[in-house]
Amino acid sequence: MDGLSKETFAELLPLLDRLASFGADAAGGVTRLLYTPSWLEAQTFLAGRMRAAGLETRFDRAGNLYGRLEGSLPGAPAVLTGSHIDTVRCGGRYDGAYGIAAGLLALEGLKRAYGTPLRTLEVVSLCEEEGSRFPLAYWGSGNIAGVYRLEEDGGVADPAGVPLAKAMASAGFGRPEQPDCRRSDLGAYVELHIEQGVVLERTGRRIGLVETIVGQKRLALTVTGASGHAGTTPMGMRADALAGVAEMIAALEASALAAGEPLVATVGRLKTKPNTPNVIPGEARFTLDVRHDRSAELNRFCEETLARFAEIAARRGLALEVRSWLDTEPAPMHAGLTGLLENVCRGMNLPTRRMASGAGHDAQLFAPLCPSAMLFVPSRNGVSHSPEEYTAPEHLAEGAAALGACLYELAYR
Ligand code: HGY
Ligand code: MN
Ligand code: MN
Ligand code: MN
Repeated sequence: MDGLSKETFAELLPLLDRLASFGADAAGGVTRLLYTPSWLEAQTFLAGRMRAAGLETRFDRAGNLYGRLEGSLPGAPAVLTGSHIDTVRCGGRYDGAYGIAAGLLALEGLKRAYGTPLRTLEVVSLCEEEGSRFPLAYWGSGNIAGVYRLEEDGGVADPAGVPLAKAMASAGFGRPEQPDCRRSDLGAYVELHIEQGVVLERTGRRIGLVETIVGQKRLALTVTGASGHAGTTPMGMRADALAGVAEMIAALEASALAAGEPLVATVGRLKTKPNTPNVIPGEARFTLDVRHDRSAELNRFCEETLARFAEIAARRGLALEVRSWLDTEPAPMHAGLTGLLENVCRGMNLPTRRMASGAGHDAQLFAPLCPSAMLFVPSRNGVSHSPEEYTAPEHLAEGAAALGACLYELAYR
């Protein structure tokens, strides 16, 4: 392969700009949540752009969007690339969208330069990965991999009380006559993504080759005490839910620091009731996100943390309720496919680094389904899930070219 022409990815930045316009928020970030109007606009725009690239497009029942370049070998397993179109609240413009945009342009460039592939090539815009709107994550890849059953698992509701099934229907999906989500015809999944960390930038490497994606546990916890008058209730007679949660969070941080890397633990969301300055909080709800690249350590840390939280609650006369809403295993990426990526990058004189991913990715849902691999490009200062998320244009173009070269090897050779 003499490489895709430079023009192949000339449209990458404008495409990312256009995608970032769907859900652009007042803080200069992007908020594009599953089944919202901005999500539907983005998917509809991408379907049109995929058709313009000469790809055959289809949505499945969950709203995953595919662009397909049919291969000439009958029945050969398909090669899939892509990422997720949803974002966190007030997120950046590259997380997810970059892998979709680069994959779309790579398929367009490969079709133009080499015509019909031997094996079918597809790019997918996965409907949801972040868990930003509903208390579940990986709704797109999870329905493809069979981790979710669309008809049964749509009962969760967003913070406004809108059930997922209702939001799905109002966006035009979830209908029995639409194509099923499950795929069993995949031969490979390759995801291009920003690193969202500082390793590549600090080590001066251009491409990250992901060896393992960390396992994650995400929990929703409710601590219940007693509301009361802030002025007339003596300190020793309170069941202050927020004070209890504050002690829990301080204990969590201390034990996570003591556990050492790669363990990370985060309380990202906290809501109190009645959330009023002169009332003792009677209820506090918070989320817990814990990650590690080894299951045993992840499980042990979570068990010890919940036991500590229960002890704090009991001592303070508080009730503690725990609900798990995400539990993914650490996922090793496919060694052969990662080796192919490494060779392709070497052939392009792109310095690489093998690494773990502290961020979760759809590739970990595809890993049990078919050989899966990921490549990263650097994130400036490691910032992501923020309007400050940024990757230099030359790094974006290099990652896209490496993806294109890898897809050529997988589908045309
Ligand atoms: O949170 C994550 O790891 C990913 O960005 N969804
Ligand atoms: Mn993300
Ligand atoms: Mn992502
Ligand atoms: Mn991800």
